[in-house]
Formats: sequence, C-alpha cells, structure tokens
Amino acid sequence: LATAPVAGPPTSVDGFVKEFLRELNFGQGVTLAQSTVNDQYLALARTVRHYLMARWLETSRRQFEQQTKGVAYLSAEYLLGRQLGNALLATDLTEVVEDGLRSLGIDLATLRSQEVEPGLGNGGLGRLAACFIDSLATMGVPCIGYGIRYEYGIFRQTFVDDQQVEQPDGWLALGAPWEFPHPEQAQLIGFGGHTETYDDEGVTRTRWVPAWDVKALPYNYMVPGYLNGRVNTLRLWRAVATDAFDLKIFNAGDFEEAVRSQTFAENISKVLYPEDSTPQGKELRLQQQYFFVAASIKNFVYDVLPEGFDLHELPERIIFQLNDTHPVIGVPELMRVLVDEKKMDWDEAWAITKQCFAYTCHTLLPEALEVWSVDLLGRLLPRHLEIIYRINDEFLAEVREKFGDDELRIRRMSIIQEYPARAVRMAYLATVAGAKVNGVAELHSQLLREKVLPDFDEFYPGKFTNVTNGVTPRRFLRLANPALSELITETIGVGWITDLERLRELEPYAEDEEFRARFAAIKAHNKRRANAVLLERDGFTVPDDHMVDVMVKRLHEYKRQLLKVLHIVTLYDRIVSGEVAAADVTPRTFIFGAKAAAGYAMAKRIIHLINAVGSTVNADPRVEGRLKVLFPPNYNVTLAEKVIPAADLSEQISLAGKEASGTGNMKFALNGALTIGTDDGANVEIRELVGDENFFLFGMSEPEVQALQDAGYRPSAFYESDPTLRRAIDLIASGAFSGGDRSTFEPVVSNLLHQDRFMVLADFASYIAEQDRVDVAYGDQEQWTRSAILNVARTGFFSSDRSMVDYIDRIWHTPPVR
Ligand code: 26M
Repeated sequence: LATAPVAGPPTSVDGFVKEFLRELNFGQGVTLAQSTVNDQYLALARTVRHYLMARWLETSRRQFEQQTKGVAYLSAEYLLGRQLGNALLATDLTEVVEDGLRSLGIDLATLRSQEVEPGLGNGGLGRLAACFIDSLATMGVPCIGYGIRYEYGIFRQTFVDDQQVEQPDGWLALGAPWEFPHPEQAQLIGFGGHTETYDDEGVTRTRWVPAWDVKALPYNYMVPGYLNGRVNTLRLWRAVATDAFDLKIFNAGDFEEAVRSQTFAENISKVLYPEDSTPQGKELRLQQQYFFVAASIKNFVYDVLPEGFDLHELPERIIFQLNDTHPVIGVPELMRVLVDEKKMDWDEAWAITKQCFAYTCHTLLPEALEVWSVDLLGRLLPRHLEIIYRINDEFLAEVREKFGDDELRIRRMSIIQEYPARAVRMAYLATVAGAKVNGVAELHSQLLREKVLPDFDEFYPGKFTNVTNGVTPRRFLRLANPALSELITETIGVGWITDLERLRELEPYAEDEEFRARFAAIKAHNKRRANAVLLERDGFTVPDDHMVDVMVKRLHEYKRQLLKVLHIVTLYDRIVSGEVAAADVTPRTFIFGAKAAAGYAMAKRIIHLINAVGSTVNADPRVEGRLKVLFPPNYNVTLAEKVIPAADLSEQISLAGKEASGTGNMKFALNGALTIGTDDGANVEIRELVGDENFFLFGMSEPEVQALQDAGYRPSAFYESDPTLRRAIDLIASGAFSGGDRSTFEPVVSNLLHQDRFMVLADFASYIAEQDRVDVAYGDQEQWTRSAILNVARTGFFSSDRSMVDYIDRIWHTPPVR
C-alpha cells in the first residue's frame, strides 16, 4: 500500500469535469464564474498532472528497484515548448478534455494559447535535448534530464524601428503549473576558497575548503511517454542563498549586505545566456555550469542510487551524456567526489570516471569551442583545476609513450592551451574523459575527426562515432500538423507515431491523384492556419496563392540569412528594373524567424536589413503584391509548430562544413516542404534519402570551400564579375532600403565585399540559379506535391527515437528496449 500510488481521476468526461472544477475551486481559489482564462489554464494543467501522477510515481519506483543502467542527460538548455498539448497527447485525453471544457463553455484552444512556453534554451542544442528526453520516455529508457531552471529564459524579441530589442522572458510570472519543487532534496554547492592536504590515517589526502556556497533546489518536471504509461523526470536546479550565507552577515548586523549576498547567490540561475555559439568566458556562466552539474552528480550519487551502493559499479548504473562542453566540469567534479569524498584511489576513480561520461559535440566553428582561463577556473574551482592538471599530466604522458617526445603534438593535444592565455580546452577534456565522442550528422562527425580533433582520433581508435540528430514526431508532426497526421493515420495506421520509418508506406500514394489532392489541400489549410496566427500575433497576412518560403533559425553569419536577403533583393530588382513583369514572377511569401545574440552586432544589423528590405518590398506598388517578406518577431517553439507545417520551401543554406546538423531541416521535410540547401550537416542525409530529384541542391561542397579558402578567397572578384550580384549589393549600398541613407548598411556591405567569412558571394550565382529552378518546379503543382509526399515518406529516419536507438547501441549500452 505504501508504494502504490493513488490512481488518477476517472477518464470519463464527467470525471474530468469534476476534477477540473475541484482544481479551479480548491487550487486556484475561484469559482467558474469568477475565473479568468489564466485561472482556467492553470486549473487544467494541474488536472492533467493528476492523470500523469500515478504513472510518474510508478516509473520512478520501478527505475529505482530495477537496478538497470540508465542515462543522465546533462544539458545547460532544454527548449521544451508548451507542455499542455503534449501532456494531453501522451495521455490520450485531448477529446475528453475538449468535450468536458465545452460543456462548461470553455474552448480548449483558448486555454492552450494561454501557456507561456518554457524557453530554457537558445536553439538547436536545447531543442535537441527536449526531443531526446521525449523519445527516451516514449521508448521506456530510464533517463533523468538534468539542467537549470532559469528564472528568465531566452529573451523575448521585439522590433523597434526594424531593429531587435530584447525584453526579459518572465515565463514564471503567471504561474508554473508543471513543476514540483523538492526543497528536501536541496544540495549545497561550494565555490572559491582553497585546497589543503591532511593526514588521513597515514594517507595524505586533499580537501577543498570552499569560501562560499549556494543551495541548489530541484524542480521536477514530468516527461510523459507517448501512450505508454511511463513518465520520466526532468530535474532543473534553482539557486538560492543558503541560510548560513545570509545569517552570518545578518547577525553581524549588516542587513543590506545580507540581502545583497542573497541576490548574488540567486543570480546563478537568474537568466539564460543568449549566446548560441560564441562563449565569452563570463564568470557567471562557469558558475551556472558547475552549479547544475555538481548538484546533479550529488543528487545521483547520494539520492538516486540506493544506500550503500558500491561506487565501483557506477559505470554499470549510469552514463552521463554531456550535451556539448557546457557540463564538462562534471568530469573533475566526479573525480573530486570519488577521490576526496569517497576516498578512492586516483587510478581507480579515473577508470570509473572514464566509463561514466560520453561527449556530444555540436559545432565545428573554432570560436565556439569553450575554453576557461586557468585564472578564473583556479579562483572559482581550485580543486577542479588541480584535478584537471593531473588528468592532463597523465594524458600527455600516455601521448609521449605512444608517439614519442613530439613536442608540437604534445602542445597541440594538451588540455591546457598556453596562447593567447593559459586556459582549459573543454572539448579536449571531454574527449579525454569521454568513453565516446560523437558528432551530430555524418558529415559533421567526419569533419570532427579529420579537422577538429585528428590527433585524438589517431590516439583513441574507436572513440569517435556519429549519431545523426532527430526530432520528435509527437510534437513536430502529430501535434503541429493534425491534418496531415490524420491523413497519414487513415492511410497507413497509427504505428508511424512511434515507428517513423513506417512513413515509407506512403511512397506509393505519391502516384495517387486523390491522395495528392488531399495532401495539397492540407498544405493549403496549414497556410491558412499560419495566416490566422500571424494575423492575430503581428497583423501579417499570407496570401493563399503564394509559395511559402521559410528560413527560421538563430541569426548567425554562417547560416547565411544574408544570402536569402540577396535573393529577395535580386527578385525585387528584376521587377523594379523592368527586366521581368511583376505578373510573371512566381508569387512568394518569405517568412523569417531569427533571434540574434544581444552582443552580436553584425547579426543585429542583418536583422535590421531583413526588416528594411521587407518594409520596402511590401510597400512598393510595382511589386503588385507578388513578393512578400514577413519577419514575425520572437520566433520560438510555439511559432515553429505553426509555421513549419505551412511551408512549401525550407531554406537550409549554411556554408558547407559549418552547420553541424540542423534539425529544422528535418522538421520541414517531415511536414512536406521541399528543401533548397547546401551539402551541409544533415542536409546531406536528407538529400540521400529523398533523392536528388526531390531536393534543390546548390553551392560549394565542403572540399570546394576548403580549396577556395586555400587558394585565397576574394569576395570582390565575385562582385566584379557577376552583374546580378553587383546590382543587388549596389541596391543595398545605395540606401534603397534605408530611406536613402547609405551609411545604415555600409558595415554589412563592406563586410561582404572585403571579408565574407562564410562565402555568401561565392555561392550567390548557384543559389539564384537553383531558386529559379524552384520557381519552375513550383509551376507544376502535381509534380511538386509528388515530391512533397516523397519527402514525408522518406524522412522517417529523422525521428529522435532512431537517434536514441543509435545512442543506445553505439554509446550508452543501456539494456535494449522492446
Ligand atoms: C556558450 C557559451 C555561453 C553561452 C552560450 C553558449 C552556447 C549555447 C548554445 C553555445 C552553443 C550553443 O548551442 C550550439 C548549438 O545549438 N548547436 C547546434 O546544435 C544542433 C543540435 O545538434 C545542431 O543541429 C546545429 O547544427 C548546431 O548549430
């Protein structure tokens, strides 16, 4: 009886209504008549929680009893998206709730729109973590996700005079119905101070004496599996001041200082850093990293593992998966726990630690590789720095043993970088400590081995592997695209939702005229739905007869939003110069979504330019409404779920060799958009699967990029020799999009002409030629729809369920599922 959880409420409409009204009355403290939409949303969320609770308790209990190996996913970011729709889907309650609410005069869709999404991530890396924990729950793999409960998630983007302005994202302000704080499981996390040695019955040991500490409070979130009665846990940590911290100061009579120090401690989980590729070496960021990783390891070792667990068996019980280098400080932390706290022998502890971590790399850009100055690290985490030094000494000794005294190689491979400043290379530490290192798409993994870490690949045969990213079909197909989901299910049954390769069974229907008509009607329906959302949100309209051409992703020069702008300017120029009659232009609506890191000046200028080009093009009567540029602010998961299903064309146009994988590319293909893309990241695998004839490829390949780089790239040569390109750039430079002011976009133009790190100009001609082919192809709607259907049918590979199977087989070796 003590371990049997109370069953959830009855799943009848009546049962639901009773429970909902109870929550409204007793939880929110209002009557139905008094209640606001927010009251109703909160009561509904809590009601849905009740249905999940028994399964959650049961899943946790069984995981504890079974003693099987599980995964601890360590990620500084989880870009979850709204929870309500997914919880209803996972419990099959959508209809019951819809009917029940209707009987009370409440519209479910209205309550769903009330939810503020937890935006606890920047982009691809954070969304990937959210997809992975969804898949693990659905597949019944024991997993705890560990991360940070930021009080402010990714900033809310607004535009003022066409330029980005950041607003704080106070996602908790209206209530947080999905979280369960567990203050009794709080952990103390130390910082600063010094280390000292002491004699422990004849053995000399080291201990760390921190100067200050903060309390880490866990907040648990349910991660429901799809219709399988399982609910895994996401545990996010919040920093609060320790009582001792402020009491000491308070007792010393300094009330103000006591309050200030409290704020200081609580700053650690205050806000998500909005950079998504350029680490700045900020002290608070390192505090965040150590804070959540130390709390997670403590939680696992002291609270999740049964009492008296023999830590020599740790590798049989857990694998800590490092989502990029952000949690790598967990490596010296586990060593510190084993050696200093558990008094284990160093070699033994290192043998265990090496088996407990695996590292996923998400980038190739050199400036994105994290390094922490020895100065800062030594000040904040003195014991960890000592441990890192010893790991490095022993590692370099092994390198010497294998390769001899090759000083150049030693310097290249050292975990400690000497120039421009002494610093710890976190990717190297992760590679040395990780049992496996993986890239996130075939091309990326290959380049990682050959270009970023070749010495390590040689030193550690078999350590490097690939796991191509995936996306959850529950959120990005079933929930985001109900109409297409319905058609698919009607055609091939429901199995696809948890076995996405079954979409293959749709292939023959590409030749079925009636199926094509229904498929095309669904795309049109999704465009109207996106139109309704954009109209209500931003006052935008998407004309019914336009091709919808979408580029949504973080703003970064390597992703080349500028190339897209140059295409739009070229189409505009063709019309206004009279080269082409507006009536002969394929009508297109371009939709952009992109946030720029607050300190990334060039990215912000590019946002300004997109908005400026949009304002000019949209207002010019000569265009006759045949080109439209829409840039809804604050692109997030919620908007993605509306825009992606409406897209005809997916823009994946990064410079070859720069986008590790991309995951938006997968979401678009699965929703029946055709891709125009470079041979980069997972685009390569998408094209292989859908077939060349169903993919618009352009641009240099990675080896061609390398060759051009080696030969000496001169962007101005392309400007001088290509009149189309020259006209587009000149038009921007002329002030045509900035009220005649030539200075506004001068930095963008001169950067393109004289630097162009990501070779926009070199790929321009190829891009325009391929876009012209897109226009022609779109003219044959039957053929286009055939291709779109084949894109859906052939991209089942990109389910994050498959990614999880690959992680299990190649990296985790957790027990097989099903
Ligand atoms: C680092 C330091 C300080 C603040 C933030 C960061 C940081 C945060 C996120 C650095 C990188 C971050 O994310 C990188 C990222 O999102 N990479 C993307 O990962 C996706 C999932 O694997 C891939 O699909 C994308 O190609 C890759 O760009």
